[in-house]
Amino acid sequence: PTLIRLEDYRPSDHLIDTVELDVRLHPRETRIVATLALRPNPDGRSDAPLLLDGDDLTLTRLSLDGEILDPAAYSATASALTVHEPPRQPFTLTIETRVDPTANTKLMGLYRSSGVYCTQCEADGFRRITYFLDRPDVMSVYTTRIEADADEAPVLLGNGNLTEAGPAGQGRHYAIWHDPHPKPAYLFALVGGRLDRVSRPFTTMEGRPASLAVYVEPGKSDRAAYALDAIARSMTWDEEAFGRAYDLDVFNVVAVSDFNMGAMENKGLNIFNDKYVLASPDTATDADYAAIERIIAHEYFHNWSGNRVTCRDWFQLCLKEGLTVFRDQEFSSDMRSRAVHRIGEVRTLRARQFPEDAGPLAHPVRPRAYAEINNFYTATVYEKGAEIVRMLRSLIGAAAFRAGMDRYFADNDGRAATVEDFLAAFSAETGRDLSDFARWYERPGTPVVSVEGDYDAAARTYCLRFRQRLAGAEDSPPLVIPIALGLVGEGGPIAAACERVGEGVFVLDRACDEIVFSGVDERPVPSLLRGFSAPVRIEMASSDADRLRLLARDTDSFNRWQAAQSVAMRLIVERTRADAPPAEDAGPDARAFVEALATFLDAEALSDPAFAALVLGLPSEGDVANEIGGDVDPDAIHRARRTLRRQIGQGLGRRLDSLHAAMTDATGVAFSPDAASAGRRALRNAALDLIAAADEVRGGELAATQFAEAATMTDRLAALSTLAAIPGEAREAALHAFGVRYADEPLVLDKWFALQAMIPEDGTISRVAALQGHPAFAITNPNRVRALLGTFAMANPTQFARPDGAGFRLMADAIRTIDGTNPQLAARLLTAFGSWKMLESGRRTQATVTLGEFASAGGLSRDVADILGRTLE
Ligand code: DPP
Ligand code: ZN
Repeated sequence: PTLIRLEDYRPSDHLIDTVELDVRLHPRETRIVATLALRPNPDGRSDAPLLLDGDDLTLTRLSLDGEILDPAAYSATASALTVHEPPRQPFTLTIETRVDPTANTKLMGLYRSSGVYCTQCEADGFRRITYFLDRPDVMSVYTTRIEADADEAPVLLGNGNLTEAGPAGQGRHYAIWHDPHPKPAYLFALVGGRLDRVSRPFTTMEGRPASLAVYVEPGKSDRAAYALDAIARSMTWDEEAFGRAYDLDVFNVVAVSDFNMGAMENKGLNIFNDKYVLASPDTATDADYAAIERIIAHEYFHNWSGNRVTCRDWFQLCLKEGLTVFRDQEFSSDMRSRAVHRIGEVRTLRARQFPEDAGPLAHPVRPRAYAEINNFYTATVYEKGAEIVRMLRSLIGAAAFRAGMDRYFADNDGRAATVEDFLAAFSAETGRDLSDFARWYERPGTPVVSVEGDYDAAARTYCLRFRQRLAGAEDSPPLVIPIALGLVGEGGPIAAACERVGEGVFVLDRACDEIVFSGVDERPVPSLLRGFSAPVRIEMASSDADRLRLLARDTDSFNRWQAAQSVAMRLIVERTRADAPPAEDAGPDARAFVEALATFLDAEALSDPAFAALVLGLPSEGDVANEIGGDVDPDAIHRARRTLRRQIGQGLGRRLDSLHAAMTDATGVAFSPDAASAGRRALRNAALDLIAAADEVRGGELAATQFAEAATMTDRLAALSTLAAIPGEAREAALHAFGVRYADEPLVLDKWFALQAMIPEDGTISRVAALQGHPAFAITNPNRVRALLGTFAMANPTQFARPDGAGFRLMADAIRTIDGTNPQLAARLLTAFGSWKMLESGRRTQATVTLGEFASAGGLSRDVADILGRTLE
């Protein structure tokens, strides 16, 4: 494949100052006239031809400065338009193209979703609308005239502000939108369709009035209220936390049902996967509400981190994504419980980014080369990218961080920037050289920090020795790793002095280092990497008793949770290795663990239910596989984890019933999506799940009752999920009832598909195959595909990686079919094979055979070929 490399970057030879688009929407033949004000770029080559990108385009007319261009003066294909000798002064090119939005199943460019015209241009979809310099460092001012049948598309939306609208004759009408802020083509958007609207006014801190609106499918406007409110809260938060105000008269969000990503931050016109907009107590879980809040905020925050300051090239993707994820994490933490949110962030990072970084698809946060940029919207760019920003803040402190951000926005406003520009702002602010820190952007892989502790009772000192290593970078200079830490004694945190620890953070910037605390009167347990202060793995030999002391006594919530996780992880890994779980007897270590959990619950469950629910949650099967790292047998992990769950459920016994009942009473009847109410539901459902793990009959009955009486989707789905783990009539009846009840609710049906895809039983493979033939299944709808097939491949390790290879084959066949309509979606599904090298040899062989057959059949899209090639490397 042709690789595009960072080192080959050079500025565009031409620039486009303004773009005027005239779009006549038509289901099969949409006509686009683009008028581009071009000029040679002083930083480019002066004698270069004009080379415009295209993708699947039909050129119907071309003129230069108003004159039809001689066919000898240019060449046009579906994927490029070249003007051989363009003028050396500013000139105007007028390009007329035709596209078929109905046939566009790739969901890139202009397409239709349930009859609504919409666009997706990131990363390179604009070239599917017109020929263009489709690269983020070409920034232009856009004016868009949209015309459509007034009946088919009464709502017409574009970027920026509405300047004009009216009838256009013959039952058609038009609207003209003007966006005064120069932007790259990937931020272009338009929408036309029948949509309901909810709106509210907002006044920015600068006194600018802005109308906020959410557009949804007709009849669904009552489900848009939460998203609308989240927009206003995001705007206020960005003003307060970062001093960033909104900059247009309107901010529109449109929800569509067919969308490759979660959402898209087009200037003034965010287009969303409706999964991240629509919410009602009967259709959305607490997790859905939290995701809506987060993603609304994320896309809004891009207005500054991404739009006002954009990326020079796609290698800089983390510049906007990592930074914006960091911003949305901070927002959610302020809206909800910071401690609980941080644990969720780290769980996501470990579940998605750590395995990516450990497998064949590993890449630096700033990649150096790509064949298909759409395959780099990854957990590494987003989540690890956010962790880098977080580390930067802990290194320089919150005040300097905020000042550096202000400087970054001021210095780069209206520009296409790089990671270097970002770091330069903080260097300028602090006078600090950040070139060592910048290595985080270049090195793939998860660093390991191994730690040894040494207590000298006579000297009253405690010494910590650190060593960092990163596979594949043994000969490279070390990383700069901020390690937040403290010491914990029998009665709680110990105040001990160590000059190398400022503000509770030790910065490990050498391969090995050691620090000494003085005035330590008892043997302490170190609490390391508090708040998960760096995206690393910590290795330290420590006893369960020490870890459980942290659960009981540490002040850092993250490490309290981590302590319980570490003990559970050790127990599961040990049982997996032995693969002979003690059937009845919990064994001494599990008993100590269960006792510690019981003590914790008795003291704290009622005061912080959300946190308690997290402490009760065991590491996932995927987490355990990553921890084991090689020769993984998913069945053995599943058995070991199930056994431990049963032991915990039995050990906690009646306590769980009391919690389940207490949380039911405390939640009350009226639904509220706030974090505290959600926390009570989370704890109740964690209790339910453990009750069922201990005793299927009793748990099954309790779940059936909860299923029948549930007042919220959270409770109904949790009950169904507990039931789904218990084979039998009750399960099938509940699944059937749920499917019937929500037959007309696509987003709820997605949950129904997903739940069934997750059942860890042999029969699931035929269940999933049958569901592919269900009338509600559609390979053209990404949400549906991800719900059934994505969940099967990513969240059902025992069945996807079946020893007979049937899970792999099912996925390979499905991906091949989907590749024919939507390559981006297919490529994303294929990443499920990214962990195949970690499996034991029998399953590894099955994976190789399946992937080999897949490759040899040929005819693959570039997206899929890229993932496949790297997976097999
Ligand atoms: N829409 C995607 C996001 O916001 C890509 N920009 O992350
Ligand atoms: Zn983003």
